[in-house]
Amino acid sequence: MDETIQQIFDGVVAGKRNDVLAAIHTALDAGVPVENIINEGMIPAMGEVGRRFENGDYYIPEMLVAARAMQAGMSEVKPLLSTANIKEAGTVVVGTVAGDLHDIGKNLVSVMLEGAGFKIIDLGTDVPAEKFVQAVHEHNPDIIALSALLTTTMLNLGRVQEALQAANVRDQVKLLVGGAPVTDRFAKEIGADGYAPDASRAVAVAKSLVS
Ligand code: B12
Repeated sequence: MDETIQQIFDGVVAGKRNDVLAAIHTALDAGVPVENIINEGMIPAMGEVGRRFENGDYYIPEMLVAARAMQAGMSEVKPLLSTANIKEAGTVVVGTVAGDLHDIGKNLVSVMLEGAGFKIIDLGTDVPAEKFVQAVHEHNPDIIALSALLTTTMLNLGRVQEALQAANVRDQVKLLVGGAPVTDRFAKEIGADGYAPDASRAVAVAKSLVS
């Protein structure tokens, strides 16, 4: 692994926000592509944090500081991913489902979609199904993109689909789902239109949904 990428990885795992920012600048100055910084440094670091949590080496506070360091890093690279002059590809309402506070994956997907020309309306985390229905009335989006990180909350992906159906707006919008426990098979079972395992593939799927 590139030395600066290793420093970014280590900084996120240790939750050292300033180290992460410094290493990102060093990497960018050295010409390391921003995609490598995210895909080889930052995302694997959160995986390592998850492993440490599972092993009992990390507790919630360590996960939280790591998440903050990750978010700080993401804010730093975000402007580099957004391409300003791109033709608008469509509108996407994004949110993490009810009961779930994880937002790093959702934010990453949002940044990548924004970079690909989609207009993003972010409803945040712990979003009840009715709010997504409301957002369809309000914003008339092309896609609703839902994130769930817990095996318990992934069931709420299906509840959003049911709420859209009950409100007679299901056929007005495409439903894209994702998050660590979600699979293609599960997405099909709950009647979603699309699934992607990561942010870059989310862009490809979103584009195919609106084409
Ligand atoms: C950081 C973290 C936290 C932070 C979240 C901070 C934040 N602002 O998000 C905090 C400390 C708050 C937290 C809390 C909890 N967490 Co937590 N957390 C994590 C951790 C370490 C990393 C998640 C992450 O950010 N990954 C990095 C991002 C980039 O990856 P991602 O989210 O998977 O997203 C990618 C893809 O999934 C996909 N994607 C994501 N969303 C979407 C949406 C669409 C539309 C598409 C197409 C794709 C897509 O693209 C993304 C980019 O590539 C994971 C471990 C892990 N390995 O996932 C545990 C983990 C998810 N947490 C877990 C648990 C148990 C909890 C708690 C219940 C702990 C507790 N006892 O309180 C609470 C629940 C709080 C709640 N109600 O939500 C478990 C879940 C177990 C399970 N199977 O349900 C995990 C797996 C840890 C573990 N191994 O046990 N957590």
